[in-house]
Amino acid sequence: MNPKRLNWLILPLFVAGLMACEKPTIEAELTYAPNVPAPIDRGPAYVIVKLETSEVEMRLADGVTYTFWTFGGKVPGPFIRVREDDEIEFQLSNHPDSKMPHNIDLHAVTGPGGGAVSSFTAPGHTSTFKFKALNPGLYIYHCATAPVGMHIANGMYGLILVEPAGGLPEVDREYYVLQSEFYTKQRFGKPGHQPFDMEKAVREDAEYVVFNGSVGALTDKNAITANTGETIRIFVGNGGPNLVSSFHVIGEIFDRVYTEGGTKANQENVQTTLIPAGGATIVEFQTDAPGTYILVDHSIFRAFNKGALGMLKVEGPDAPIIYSGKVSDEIYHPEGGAIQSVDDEVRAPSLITLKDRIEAGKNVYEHNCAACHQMNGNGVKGSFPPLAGSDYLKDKRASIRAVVHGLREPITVNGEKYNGVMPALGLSDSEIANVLTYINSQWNNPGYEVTAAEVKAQR
Ligand code: HEC
Ligand SMILES: [Cu+2]
Repeated sequence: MNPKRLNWLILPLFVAGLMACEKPTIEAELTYAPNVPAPIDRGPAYVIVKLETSEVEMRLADGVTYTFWTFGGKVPGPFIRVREDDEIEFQLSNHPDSKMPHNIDLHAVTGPGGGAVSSFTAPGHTSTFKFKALNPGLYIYHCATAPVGMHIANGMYGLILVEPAGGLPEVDREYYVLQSEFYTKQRFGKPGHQPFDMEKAVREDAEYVVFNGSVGALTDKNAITANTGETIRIFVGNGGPNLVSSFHVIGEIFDRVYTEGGTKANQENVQTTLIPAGGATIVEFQTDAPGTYILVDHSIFRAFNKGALGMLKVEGPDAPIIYSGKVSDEIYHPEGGAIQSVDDEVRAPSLITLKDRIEAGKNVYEHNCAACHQMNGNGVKGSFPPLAGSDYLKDKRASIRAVVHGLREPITVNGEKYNGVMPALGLSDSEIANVLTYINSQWNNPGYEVTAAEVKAQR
């Protein structure tokens, strides 16, 4: 331990007044997502945080802009890193061009409104208030000016970490990810400038759910990165305003989770962790195999249809013991099923007698058709039409075409309407000829024989 640090440990033994004088004054370093300020290696200090609120038009998605209300000109606001027992002087300035007053409620504050009332700031003003960081942990901060929901929905949130006195365990990389949602007048992806939709916000019907303020803020060239064998810590916040996040990294398992942003790594080996609206979590994991890992809200339509998708790109040598990648891709032959070979003679050699053909057709039927049309050919009412006593079979050509090409148009069988999908099963001419001959040989069906040549004619 360096002597300076020792000094800070001994210091609390001295008179409180003396102590206040001893605290060095520093200005907090603020970073924007996905970056996090360096870990704190010092004793308690008098920390000045300067933050400006402003209202700016920025990109929400490709071709889509939005007038964000911001802390520090970006969404999410900057990451603030202080230390347990720091005294913080918070200076909140509201840009003169703002149309709204703003303030800040830091969940790290012990005191009314988390600072909201004391920090209420009209455009072109600066408010100052002080607080002591009593409780270590990872906290959301947000604007709490009425209507509160609207200020949050427009982008006013960020994370503040109050680092415990001894610091967090050392890791190789730390990142800042914050999920939040946007309620726009028009649907997701509709180009142009999108105004806020209060009704949708009240209904909690988000058009956009994103990481770090916009669609794509954390993908491709904006992805966070690591090398194999490193330990990663992600500080994840959820600004809401409404939705709870089921935070998951596809292809990774969180080795440790500090649930709800507390200071205890209280769970190990976690797949998906919940982050409440207005809450946070800390996840840690080691990167073992190279590749791209996808960050999602596992309420999965949010990920693939509303933007809640990010990427972690891990570089390093292949790790085949941990993950092999695809080692082979071979044709799958279920026993007795359709074989994907083109050699029809091999698959269904010309059978001489009708009896042999019916027998072969029965085999094809049981393995390819019975799953839907049932063993007894009665089908499933409303879903799969019957092949037993089916008037559809009276049209030989139509029934051959159904099996060759599949069916997706609505059809009527024995007066009953069906609007399902019958897949093309990739059977050979002889197999189709035999199965239709089998079906026709029984169940009160027309009784005709179908030849491979007739099937071929319908290809
Ligand atoms: C995945 C389910 C499925 C499988 C497997 C399947 N079918 Fe169908 N089949 C359907 C559905 C659904 C329809 C109705 C399609 C529509 O509504 O357009 C249908 C319609 C038909 C029809 C016309 C309507 C009738 O009842 O006569 C024939 C003939 C037919 N299937 C034969 C077969 C044969 C022969 C096989 C096996 C080689 C087979 N199907 C396999 C789902 C299936
Ligand atoms: Cu505000």
